[in-house]
Amino acid sequence: MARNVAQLNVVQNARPLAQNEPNFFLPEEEELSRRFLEDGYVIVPVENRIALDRLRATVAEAAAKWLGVDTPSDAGTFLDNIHARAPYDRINEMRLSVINSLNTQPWVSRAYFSLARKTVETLVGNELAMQRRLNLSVQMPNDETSVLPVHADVWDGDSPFEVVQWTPLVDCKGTKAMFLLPPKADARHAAEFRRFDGKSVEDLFRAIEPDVIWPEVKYGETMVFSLNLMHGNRVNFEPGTRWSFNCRLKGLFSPYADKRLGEFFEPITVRAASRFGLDYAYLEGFDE
Ligand SMILES: O=C(O)CCC(=O)C(=O)O
Ligand SMILES: [Fe+2]
Repeated sequence: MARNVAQLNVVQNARPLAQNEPNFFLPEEEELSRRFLEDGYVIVPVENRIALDRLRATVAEAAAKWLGVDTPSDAGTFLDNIHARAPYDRINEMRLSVINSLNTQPWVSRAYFSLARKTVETLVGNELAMQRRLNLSVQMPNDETSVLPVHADVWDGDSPFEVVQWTPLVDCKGTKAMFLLPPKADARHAAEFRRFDGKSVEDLFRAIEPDVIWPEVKYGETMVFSLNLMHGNRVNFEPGTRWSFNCRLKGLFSPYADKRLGEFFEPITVRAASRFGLDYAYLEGFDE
């Protein structure tokens, strides 16, 4: 808890957005930042469609292998309709097999970063740490076992300086997507949290439900959102299966919580000046 208070002080002191303070952003950077602060997320077209298509084809291939069927020619349709072939009681096993096979391939993290590099650099910084392993969600229609109830990742070991980059492999809307509580509503509900002592996450969801939004994210787009805000998903009542990646990114030098650099995160864009700085050893006996 002490850690969180210290981090909040850092945030208050460093908050650059008060009026009359200098702002050296380009107009498009300022607009993106404004949207992120106001809505808690931004959705942008991917910057590297070839990388997204390759990621999707690799997922489809791994899923087909697990199912023992031919590699599909249309990866999108195959993934969207996987519930017609995949056993509901083994969906988590399939999901883990697919994501483990992706995470052994060194190109995958680099390809994922290339989907939203400019957006992440604008919102987070250009000297970054990235989650070592991508996560994958698979939510087949009416599957209650894959639901991730309302939470904020900061409640469970993530630093409030992290963002999540969330990228679907199929078009997502309604309950096939995830939900998010925008910043103003999140602050209002968080202030009333005491009322939830001893209540369930379902009670919490019912309380926030009128204020949550379900961002529509199509294949070809990626979403970046703040994991300080309450979010999660519900049973997917849309006809198709949801497939989405999520991956956390943060400023290399911003405060860490339980998810450490070198364990959960790896540095991906250490700048030359920082390398000099990190390597520098002050001369001993030279105090004058
Ligand atoms: O994909 C979802 O529905 C939720 C993802 C999530 O909670 C996260 O990435 O932090
Ligand atoms: Fe989360």
